[in-house]
Amino acid sequence: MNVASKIESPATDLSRYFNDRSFDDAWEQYQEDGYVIFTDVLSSGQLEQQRAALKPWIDADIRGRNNFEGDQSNRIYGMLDKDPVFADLISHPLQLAFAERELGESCLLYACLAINLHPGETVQPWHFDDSHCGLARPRDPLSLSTFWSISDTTETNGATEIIPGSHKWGNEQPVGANRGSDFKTGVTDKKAGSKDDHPDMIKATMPAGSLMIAKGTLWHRGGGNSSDVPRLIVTPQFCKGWCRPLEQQLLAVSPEKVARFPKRVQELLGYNIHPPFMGYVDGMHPSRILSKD
Ligand SMILES: O=C(O)CCC(=O)C(=O)O
Ligand SMILES: [Fe+2]
Repeated sequence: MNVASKIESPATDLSRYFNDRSFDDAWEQYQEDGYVIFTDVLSSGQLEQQRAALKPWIDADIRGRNNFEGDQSNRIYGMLDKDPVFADLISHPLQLAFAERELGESCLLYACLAINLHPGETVQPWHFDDSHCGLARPRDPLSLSTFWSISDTTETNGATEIIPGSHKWGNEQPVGANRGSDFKTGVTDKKAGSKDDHPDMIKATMPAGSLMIAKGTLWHRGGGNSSDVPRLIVTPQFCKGWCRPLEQQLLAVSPEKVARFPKRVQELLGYNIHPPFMGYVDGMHPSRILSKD
C-alpha cells in the first residue's frame, strides 16, 4: 500500500506559514533531514505575551542542577499550570499538523519547558529526545520536539545545534553524547565550548517568532552562549499516545485550570484515550473527570 496515500493533509489552512511550498514539501524535508524550520510564525504581540508570562520565572533565576540542564540556564517546567498563554503554543496548528501526522491523533504532550541560556553557558551534551525509552535504533521516533524562538537565537547566543540526518543513525553516538552522570544533580563538569563539535552539525539560528520541528530521534544540543545577551526558547514536545510523558501533565497542571482550556489542549495533557481505550478512568473516558462537580 502507498503509505503517502493514507496520510491526510492537515484540516486547518496552514498556507500562510509555507510561502511558496506545500505542506508535503515541508514534510518531505522533515523526513529527510529530521527537522524543518518556519520563520514568522508568531506575531510580535504573541511574542510579547510569551515574554511577559515567562518574566517572573526568569527573574526568579533558578539555575540548572546538572550538565544536561546547564548551570547557567533557567529551565521553567510545569508551564501550563503557570500561565494559560502557553496553551496557545502547545496547540498551535502548524506544530500539531506535524505531531499528529508523525505520532497519531492520540499524541500527548511529552514535556513543555522554557529554556533561557545566560551568557557564559556552555554547550549541552548531545542527545535525542526520545532516548528515555531505551529502544535500539534505527527506528521510527516516539516523540517530536518543537523549538519556538522567543528571542532571536544566533551563532553566538546558543542557537540549538543539530546534526541533520542523524535521526537515521543506528546506535552510534557523537563525541560528547550525554552520559548517565549528565543528569545527576550537582554534576557540572563543564568542558570547553566547541570541543565536541560534530563535523556535520549546524546551528539552527532563528529570528524570534520562528519554529523548528524535529524528530525525537534527531541528535541535537543547546548551544553555548558566548554573547552578552540571553537566549530564550520554549520547547513543547509530543509523544505517541501509548508512551509515558516525561513530565506527568496530569499531575503538573491542576484539573481546575485544565477545565478552562480548549478541548484539544485537555486531550494533549492526557484527558484522552489511545484507541481503543488506553487511559480510561473507572471504566470511562478521562474527560469525564473534568466535567465532574
Ligand atoms: O536549549 C536548547 O537549545 C535545547 C535543549 C534540549 O534539547 C533539551 O533540553 O532537551
Ligand atoms: Fe533535547
